[in-house]
Amino acid sequence: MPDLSSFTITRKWPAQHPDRIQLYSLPTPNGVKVSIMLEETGLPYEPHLVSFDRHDQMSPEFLSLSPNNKIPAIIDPNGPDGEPLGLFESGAILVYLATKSGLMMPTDAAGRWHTLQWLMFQMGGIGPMFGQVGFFHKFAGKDYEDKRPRDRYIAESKRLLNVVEQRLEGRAWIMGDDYGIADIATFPWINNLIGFYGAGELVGIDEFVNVKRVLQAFLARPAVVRGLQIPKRQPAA
Ligand SMILES: N[C@@H](CCC(=O)N[C@@H](CS)C(=O)NCC(=O)O)C(=O)O
Repeated sequence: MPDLSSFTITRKWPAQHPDRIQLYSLPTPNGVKVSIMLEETGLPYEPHLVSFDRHDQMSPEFLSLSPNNKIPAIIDPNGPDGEPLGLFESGAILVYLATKSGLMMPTDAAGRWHTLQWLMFQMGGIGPMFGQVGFFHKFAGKDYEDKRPRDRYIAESKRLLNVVEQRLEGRAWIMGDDYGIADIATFPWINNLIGFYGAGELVGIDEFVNVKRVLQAFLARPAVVRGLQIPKRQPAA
C-alpha cells in the first residue's frame, strides 16, 4: 500500500484508500473539471471536500499541497516512476490525467498541441474573465455603483463566447469529433456563467447557438452529471 504520510495534507484529510488518486476539491467550475475527468476516465479516486465556508483552502495542510490556496489539487500515489505525485492547477491536472490514462486527448501530435492551445485559452481567458463576471454581477461587486468594471467583463466574456461559437461551427466538440479535456475545461465555466452566476441574458447567450448545442451535449454525459456533484458539499454524517 502506498505511504502518503509525507504529504501534510493527509493529516487533515486522511486517505481511506491510499492506493487511489486523492482529490481535494469542491464542486465549483474549476473543481468539477477534475471530478468530471476522473469520472470519464474511470481512474480510481477518493474525493475530499475542501470547504470554503470553513476556509479550509487557507489551512496549512491544504497550502502544503496547493500554495496558491485554490482547489482543485490531487495526489497520485502511483505517479511517474511509481512515486507519489502532488499537483495543483486544474489545467496541469487535466493534462496529467489524460497522459496517465491515455484518454480524453488526441494521440496525434498536432491534435495534442491544438488541445493544449484550447486548454490554455480556457485557463487564461474564459476562467478569469467569467470569474470576474461572477464577482461584479453576483457577489460583492454587484453593489458597486460604477458598472464599468462589470460591463468590461461582460463584453470580454461575450467576445470569448464568440470565439468558442466560431470554433464549434460544424464541429461536435472543441476538437471536432472527439470529446476531451478542452471540453471538460470549458463547458463547466459556460454552464456556471449562465446557471449559478445568472449572467446568460447579460452575455446574450441565445445568440450562441453552437455553444448552447454543445453545452447540452456536455451536460447529458453521465460522467458530467456525476462529476458536477463531486465532492458532495456536505460531508456524510
Ligand atoms: N487557475 C486555477 C484556479 C482555481 C480557482 O480559482 N479555484 C477557486 C474555486 S473555482 C478557489 O479555490 N478559490 C478559493 C480562494 O480563492 O480562496 C485552476 O484552474 O486550478
